[in-house]
Amino acid sequence: MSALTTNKSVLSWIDEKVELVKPDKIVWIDGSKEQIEELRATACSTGELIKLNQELLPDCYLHRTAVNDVARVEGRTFICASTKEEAGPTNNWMDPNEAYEMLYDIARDSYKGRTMYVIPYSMGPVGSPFAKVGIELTDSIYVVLNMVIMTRVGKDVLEVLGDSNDWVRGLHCRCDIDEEKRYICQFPQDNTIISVNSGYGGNVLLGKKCFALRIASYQGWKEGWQAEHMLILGIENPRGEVKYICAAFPSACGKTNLAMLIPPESYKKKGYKVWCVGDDISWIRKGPDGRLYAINPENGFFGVAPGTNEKSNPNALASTKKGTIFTNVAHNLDNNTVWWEGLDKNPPANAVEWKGNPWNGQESEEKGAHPNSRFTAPAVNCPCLSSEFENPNGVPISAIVFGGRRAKLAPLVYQSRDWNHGVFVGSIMASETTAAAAGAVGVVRRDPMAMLPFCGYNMADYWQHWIDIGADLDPEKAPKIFNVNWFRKDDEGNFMWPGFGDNLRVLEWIIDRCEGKVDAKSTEIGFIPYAEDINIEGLEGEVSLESLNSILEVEKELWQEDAKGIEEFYAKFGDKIPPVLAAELETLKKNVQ
Ligand code: GTP
Ligand code: SPV
Ligand code: MN
Repeated sequence: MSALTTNKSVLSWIDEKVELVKPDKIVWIDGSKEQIEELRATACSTGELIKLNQELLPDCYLHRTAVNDVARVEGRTFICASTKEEAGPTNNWMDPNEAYEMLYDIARDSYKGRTMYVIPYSMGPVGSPFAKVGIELTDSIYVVLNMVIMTRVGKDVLEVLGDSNDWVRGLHCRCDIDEEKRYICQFPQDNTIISVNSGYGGNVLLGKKCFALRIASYQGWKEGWQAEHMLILGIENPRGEVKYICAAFPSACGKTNLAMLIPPESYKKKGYKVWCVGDDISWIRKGPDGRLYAINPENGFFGVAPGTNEKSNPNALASTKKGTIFTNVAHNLDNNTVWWEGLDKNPPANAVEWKGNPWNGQESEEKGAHPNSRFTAPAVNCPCLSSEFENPNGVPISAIVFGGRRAKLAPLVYQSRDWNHGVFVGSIMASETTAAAAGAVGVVRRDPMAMLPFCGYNMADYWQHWIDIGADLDPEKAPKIFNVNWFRKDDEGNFMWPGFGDNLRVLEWIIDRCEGKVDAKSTEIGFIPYAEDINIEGLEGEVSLESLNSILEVEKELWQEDAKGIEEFYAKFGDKIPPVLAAELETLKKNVQ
């Protein structure tokens, strides 16, 4: 098949990689329906995909990864900047020359007997001033079909690229899915990503975390913009005005849920609506009017399946009803559909679990779906997709919200005193780990701006970049910065806030604060709502003014303890800590004394 471009930098890079991995055949992905159908058929013939019930789930497929390959591997993810200091204390670092040599040894000849797929893709609407081009080489049809959903793929991307050398190189080699030789390496200074020995989403869909966060965060630092692990949603009030919020929560901490939330009954009646622009990644830059604008660089949702149901997230569920790839969920053999924990109370008896073994969901103690099983669904399927989704200039941001999973300490919501204090609030985020990454679950760790696994350079430089972005904004136009916690628990371990759709009650307060419509209590840690200002109409029996007050409380002893943790965390960065943040920490310590 002939190349789809004459771009010399593209062709010579591909030639080099062909020489290295030695494919039997090269296929350029043009994004056409016919080609996608052909690839689906090939993948079904080899068992890589299972075609699901086409009446109930048209164009939907099931895939199982290797049992040892079900989540991102943070311990095997490297930032290969020229010096260790550039990667910083929170990233794994490898010398780029050593990394290339090691990776090339692993990749050498690994496509023998296989096909090389060349995927030209755009992160962001094709041709948008925010958008950036990538090319991923892969030997996995699963990767091709996921990239076709998650990004904009095809010839028009190469047309926009023209002769430019400004594109991100991505090489993915499945090899033998050997855990011991699995590496996810980013070379920010070379616009290059190499991923070997994995077939799991976050490790191999190179447009997503590797490019749109790790490489793009570095590009944003150099070019004056930001790549963030943030959802984008629009809240439409009864007068038809829409305000946009970006929110950063760590992996599997509720971005997809918040981005697509269904307003509580009383809000619906009044005419409130919520529109989803993105559920995972935001690219943010200043617009001509001096405000910050955000786009979602992706074109689909790679969402957590378990817990997604008609009640928790009907919009996400609806998004999975056509053109979706399910990964590591249970296969219901009676009707050739899929099931996962938390879909409904009726697990299939005649099924296959995520590892591929027969499974009786009515009797088995084992899980049917892996806790990090996912759906890859086209954004266009989403019933509440924003009309601004394709807007090449993005949407203006009124508020930035940070949040994590914390059983104690962090109140339901608080507002920072100003931009720099807001950067501090983001920098001290901590959250319980989840199944989205390999390793222990439920351990509290610092995860600044939800970017711990995704920042492509020294986190201290990243914080300074945040401070510089704010300094360049007119404070009147800068988004206000907040922190939320939907996960506070009582002494019996029950969640104290109903969450999900009811989170709109907190977002309403946030928007009111942005518009100067509501007062707040100035506390040691920032502005906290007066309980009466959070609308709890319709939550009788679930939330009272009293319980609300208790999740809005600032518990000084816990904060004193936390300040010590922050100090230890900051110490890792030595004298690279921005003075602004060091001063904010001193203020916090003094305030909670
Ligand atoms: P990534 O795709 O991994 O970046 O994650 P995400 O932030 O999009 O995660 P997602 O929205 O899929 O979060 C899923 C998990 O969060 C599930 O365990 C949900 O039950 C839980 N969750 C989401 N929203 C809420 C909430 O408001 N309250 C509570 N208690 N749990 C929530
Ligand atoms: C996350 O872990 O934050 C995800 C899923 O969004 S993955 O693409 O696997 O990183
Ligand atoms: Mn994510």
